[in-house]
Amino acid sequence: MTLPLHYSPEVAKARVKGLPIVALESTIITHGMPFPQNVETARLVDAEVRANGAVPATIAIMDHKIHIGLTSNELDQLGQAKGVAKLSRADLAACLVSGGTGATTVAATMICARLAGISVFATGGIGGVHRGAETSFDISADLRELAETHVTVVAAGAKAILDLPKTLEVLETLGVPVITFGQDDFPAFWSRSSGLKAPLRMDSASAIAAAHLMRGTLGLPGGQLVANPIPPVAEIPREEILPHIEAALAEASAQGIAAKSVTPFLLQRIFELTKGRSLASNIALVLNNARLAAEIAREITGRAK
Ligand code: PSU
Ligand code: MN
Repeated sequence: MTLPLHYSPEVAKARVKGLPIVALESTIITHGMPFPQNVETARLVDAEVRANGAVPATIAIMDHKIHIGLTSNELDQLGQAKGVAKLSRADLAACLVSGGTGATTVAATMICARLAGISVFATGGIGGVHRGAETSFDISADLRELAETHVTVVAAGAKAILDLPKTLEVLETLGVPVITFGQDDFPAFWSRSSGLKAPLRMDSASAIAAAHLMRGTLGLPGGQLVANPIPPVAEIPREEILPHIEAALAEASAQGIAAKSVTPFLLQRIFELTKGRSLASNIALVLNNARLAAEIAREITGRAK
């Protein structure tokens, strides 16, 4: 059976020419940001990838196909669609068979990027070990995917809605390289520092690209998590964001929010509680990650030749 892949015209052309490509997820569009900022941000991210010498490929499931790259119309439709499924590793095949529309999480985007031969993926934040996981067992499938699928993921660390020490522990157990870019501290999404030291640090896109290729040479499965701190001007200090996180977590627990709904619920509540301020930071950090991912993709393409 042939793979159910569908390339946008821009990505198809990039593949023929051997240009560097950066994968982008779609759950951030459908479940991570409100309309119309979600679509506006997606366009800015695409432009940032192009401005830095690579081709953007947003991944989503539509009409029985894995779409690698969305046209402007498809992006508009996805950004406004209601009831789009949030797809992780477990949901991907069922959605393709049913023909429904699905947005890919970090885990599902990694799987699809790999199938399309794309090595680098930029997003905002990854899923991780939720607070209270010792009773809920809520650990994102993103972590296992990083252990399994050979794609380098550029994120601004993980949000403090998660248990960050446990998230780093699980990544270590799974053998995932966690690389901070340009500093020692693991960043916490809206804040440049989590107060936790990351296991690895690199200061250039070329070092990250070389490590990605070496992992492949060694035959080690799995990717790399590159944690890129938010630009200083866009940062929200920890003490400012933490009370809102606590409030959102308390509401989630009072309302019995569980499983897939937890992350979207918390993101939406924090957006409301910060009166949209979290969104401005979110946009700045995604753009910053798109830029670094484009550089890494260029380095990988250059070295692989
Ligand atoms: N964290 C964010 N923003 C996001 C997500 C996580 O800061 O948009 C999304 C990503 O798509 C991520 C998913 O892969 O949520 C994780 O969901 P879960 O915790 O249910 O695995
Ligand atoms: Mn979960």
